[in-house]
Amino acid sequence: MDFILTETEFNKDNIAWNGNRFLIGNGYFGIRGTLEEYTKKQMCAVNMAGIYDRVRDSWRESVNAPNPIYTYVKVNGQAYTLPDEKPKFHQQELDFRYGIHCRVTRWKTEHGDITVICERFASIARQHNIAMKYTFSADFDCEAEIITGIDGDVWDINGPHFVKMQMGSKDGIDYVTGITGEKNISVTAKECIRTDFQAEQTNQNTDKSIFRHIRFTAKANKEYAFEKIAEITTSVDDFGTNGRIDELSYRELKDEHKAEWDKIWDISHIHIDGDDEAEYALNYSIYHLNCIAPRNMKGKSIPARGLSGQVYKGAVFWDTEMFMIDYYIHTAPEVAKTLLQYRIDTLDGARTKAKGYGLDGAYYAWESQEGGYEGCSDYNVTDVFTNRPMRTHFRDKQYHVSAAIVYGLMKYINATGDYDILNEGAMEMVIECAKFYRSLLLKKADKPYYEIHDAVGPDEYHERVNNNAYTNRMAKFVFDTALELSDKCPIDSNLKEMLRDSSENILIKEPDTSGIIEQFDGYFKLEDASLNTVRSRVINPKEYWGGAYGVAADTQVIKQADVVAMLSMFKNDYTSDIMAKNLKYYEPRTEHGSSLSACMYSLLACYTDNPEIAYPMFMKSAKADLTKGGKEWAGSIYIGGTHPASAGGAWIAAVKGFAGVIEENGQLVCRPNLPEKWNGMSFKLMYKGRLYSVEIQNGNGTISTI
Ligand code: IFM
Repeated sequence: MDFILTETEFNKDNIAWNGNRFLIGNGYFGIRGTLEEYTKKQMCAVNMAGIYDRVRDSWRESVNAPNPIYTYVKVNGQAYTLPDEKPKFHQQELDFRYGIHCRVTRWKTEHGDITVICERFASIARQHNIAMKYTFSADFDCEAEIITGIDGDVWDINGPHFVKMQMGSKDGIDYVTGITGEKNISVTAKECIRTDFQAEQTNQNTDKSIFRHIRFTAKANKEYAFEKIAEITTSVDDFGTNGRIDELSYRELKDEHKAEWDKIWDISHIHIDGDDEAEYALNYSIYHLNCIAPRNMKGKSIPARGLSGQVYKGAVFWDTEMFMIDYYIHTAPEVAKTLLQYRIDTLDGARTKAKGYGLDGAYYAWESQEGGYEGCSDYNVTDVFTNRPMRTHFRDKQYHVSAAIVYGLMKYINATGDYDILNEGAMEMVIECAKFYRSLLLKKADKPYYEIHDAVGPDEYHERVNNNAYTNRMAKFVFDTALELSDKCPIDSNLKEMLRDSSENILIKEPDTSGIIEQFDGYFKLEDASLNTVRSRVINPKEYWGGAYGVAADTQVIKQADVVAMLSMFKNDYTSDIMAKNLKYYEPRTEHGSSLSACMYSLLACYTDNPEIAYPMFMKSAKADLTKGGKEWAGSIYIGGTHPASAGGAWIAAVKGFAGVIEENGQLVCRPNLPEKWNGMSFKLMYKGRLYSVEIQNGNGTISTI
């Protein structure tokens, strides 16, 4: 199957969406799928992993590097650029097997047609490098000028982040360095070019950028090509550069880049027999997970919008440990470990946050930046009606974030057998998280159990609720995990007793007489309005449904999987009947307003032998970045970008749900439950240091070592 994503005409309404779906990246940076002539107006970005900056009191966010691929052409003095000049033909393409972006654009001029072809990739073999090949031709003789360079006037949501910019040229290599205001971090883009034709070249500097002007007389129907090798570095890099850019060639870089992707796909590719659309979407999701994997990096994690820009402040959410880490655990465990290392390294930040709220232990940042800095604001949504910041409780009440990290750690340990991580800081992290949940427990005078009050569960539309079923169950999981691990890493006996008491006495919500688990105290008393009714009450398409007065807040309509997430995570605690009943109850009440939602419903539907119900939700997750019109606004705040949690969730639904590959008694078993139209599946995965091949045919699954 071809892994090619193509758009065959130019539509300026797709610029932002294309920036996401045509993204290329290598974990060190992501390059939005914008065209070479685009500037900040078209949300062009080379988004850096793990580098943040704050301008005055605006939101702290990740930093975009000076853009070294900036290029456009002039013919007989006139510039031909999109979106300004309507093209005669335009095609944008992403070969997502190899992370190669290509565009072909033809414009009609008064003398004839001109064509620009540009191919580029973010080297996954040398993560500091970008390579690009640009070809110009005209079907008439003309005076051509190619303007190419480093555009330092970058797109920022809460910038500008570079308070100082330096630029220059040395030995044919141009550079632009931006220095961030808050931490004085330098981000440098360099580039050099190699033309295959004679031309006159001059350089032009502006206050932020440096450009080359390449002028030549173009003969009709002759191709004029140049290759550009670029490099991005920062003053806080985890790894060095590999070779001088003027000694690297496009061909050589492309060959080694493709070889590296071949290695990735050799383990990662999932074949679905009988459903090309699903296979395409799932592998496209896997492509994105690889573009953002922090390979060769120390203690870095993945932002909720990947490396597609500064949305959500470039911050790391629970998304990573709950939805993304599974893919890495089973295909690149060293990447999974890096993600966990990030949480271990940011434990102090989590301790500081807990202390700030008068709590013990580690309360991880809801929107975590470097060092565990909490990027989330108390006013994280802007009210579209008043244009005022709206008090939200993501930051202070989404207690479940710390438990997600422990859950992610245990998925890693169970699948890799790497208990060494416990002595490398993970045990301390678990204990600190357990202490945090212990400090949240409350006991009423007349009740024998502990409660957690004033929380926000995964369903963010209902804030400050008591005994959110998911949060309480996750807290219990953390207590149990700390106790279980204490066999390997002994802990103080008083602490052990305290954890046992917490685990045994925390209120865990049971199904009611009809088998339904109430999402939180009082949820069943809320108005049972249908999703359509709630939707009909919306006045402004961008308004926020949660918060104090949101349209969903006093109804049973929820944003995303909450009880359903809990059931799919603790499926062994419940009968299939209970899981099915809850799925049926909550699904029509769920907006799926978060891209994290559908995959959890899909998984639970698989666990309850309902692959046909699971299928559309799996497809929704796998196609999150392929489908136009995803949620782009929370109040008046832009939240568009790629959706790696959805991509990871699609992988989980495919492998753990449809293929039914789960761990039982320390072994992998495969109990497939494929949708009708799937004849079979085949893929590989890593488990406890070994590579396995999974083959499913005629409803039977086999797992064999390779
Ligand atoms: O972490 C999620 C949250 O659960 C819902 N809003 C978006 C966040 C980032 O993806």
